[in-house]
Amino acid sequence: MSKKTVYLVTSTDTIHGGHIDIIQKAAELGELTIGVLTDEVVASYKRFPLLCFEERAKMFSGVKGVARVVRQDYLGYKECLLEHKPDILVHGDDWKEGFLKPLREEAISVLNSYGGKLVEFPYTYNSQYEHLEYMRKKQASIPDVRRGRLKKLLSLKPLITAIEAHNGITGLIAEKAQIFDCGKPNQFDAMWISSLCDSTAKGKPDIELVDMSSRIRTIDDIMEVTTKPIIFDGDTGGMTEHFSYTVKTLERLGVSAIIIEDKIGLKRNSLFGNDVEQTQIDIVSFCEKISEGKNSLKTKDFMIIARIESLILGKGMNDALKRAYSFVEAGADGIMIHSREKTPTEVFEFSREFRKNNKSTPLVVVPSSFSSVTEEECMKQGINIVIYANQLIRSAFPAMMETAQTILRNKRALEADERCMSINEIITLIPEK
Ligand code: SPV
Ligand code: MG
Repeated sequence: MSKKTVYLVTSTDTIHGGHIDIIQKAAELGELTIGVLTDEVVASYKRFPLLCFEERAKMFSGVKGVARVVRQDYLGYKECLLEHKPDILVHGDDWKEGFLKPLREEAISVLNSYGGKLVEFPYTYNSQYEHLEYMRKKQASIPDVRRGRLKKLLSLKPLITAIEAHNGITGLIAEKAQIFDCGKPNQFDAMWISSLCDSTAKGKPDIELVDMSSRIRTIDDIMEVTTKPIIFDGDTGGMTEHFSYTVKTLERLGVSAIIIEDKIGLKRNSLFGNDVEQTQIDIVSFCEKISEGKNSLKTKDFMIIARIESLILGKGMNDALKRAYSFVEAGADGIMIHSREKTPTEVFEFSREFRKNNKSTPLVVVPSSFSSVTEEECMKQGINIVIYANQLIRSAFPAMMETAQTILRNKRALEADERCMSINEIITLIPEK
């Protein structure tokens, strides 16, 4: 009788005794194939793997009992079961509840369709393994580990998303917010430290008034509680001589990218457009700033992204494209094209035209005014980063104002309670350790 075929999926980047036990038990059931999840899939629902896919695949192929290792570039089980048709799928029994439950149900239905069987091993808690994972998570926040992750993500995914964070709590939201759609997780890939939100949170206008020391304090607060890569809104980047120091500092801190806009003089928020006086800097001077910044860097990880304000200031598509090509030539690692139109038409036109001569430089958009655009549409247009630049603070402010007014109206807090999370929730929201 020929040996049964067995399939097991893994995402781990550390092999410990627990894994060896499962592998041995699985191998006793038949010829064992291990599906190693790709970096992109692991990053989509867990922390970013510290070892790349190739390393993790090699690690498992050397383990006794493993007949072969295959690449798995999706989280579900349907595709791999249909492709490999194993007699037995092996899994821990901890997926009976929680976000993996729909995937379990799907796997059982596919197994039933061709006569396969599910074997579940009981999950056992082990404090040493938990501690190992805790340490791994902490490592992900180390500057040298965090910094390069934006570039890495860009190489793995056609489109990445970032949401604004302006303090520890919004950093935690950007880090942890997650939804599951039929068992498939979705979360933000990165954080945007917006000048608008950082200034607003400090009760200041968005005119480059909040100085770098204060903005670095914000970065530090966010970094302390998160692991995701950071894209920093560098406004105009300041004087070229100062910009070199700014990028060196940000690089050292573990920030992944700075975006600087091609404006000069008193910076006003772009969403004012021509309603206020704003001046675009000439191409040559901005190229100099980009090259000086690039020359100051010590790693290949840090990205300098040039932001083009031509569409905001009514200078036209040709001006925007001319600038984009010049800025890339000067060393920009990405281009952000900004618009305050209600639809993405001009941003998409820019992307189409730009992509005719440049297929690879990452393109960034900030859909604040054209918020109906979907990530899918952006991706189809060749855009690589979508930044949700201000939605957290814009939703928090009206909620807080309404609460304050409710208390004023009632001269007590009872009526505001229903708008608030419970006292117990707030005191336990941030764990002490
Ligand atoms: C920010 O978030 O500070 C930005 C994007 O620069 S915008 O407000 O649209 O100019
Ligand atoms: Mg800004």
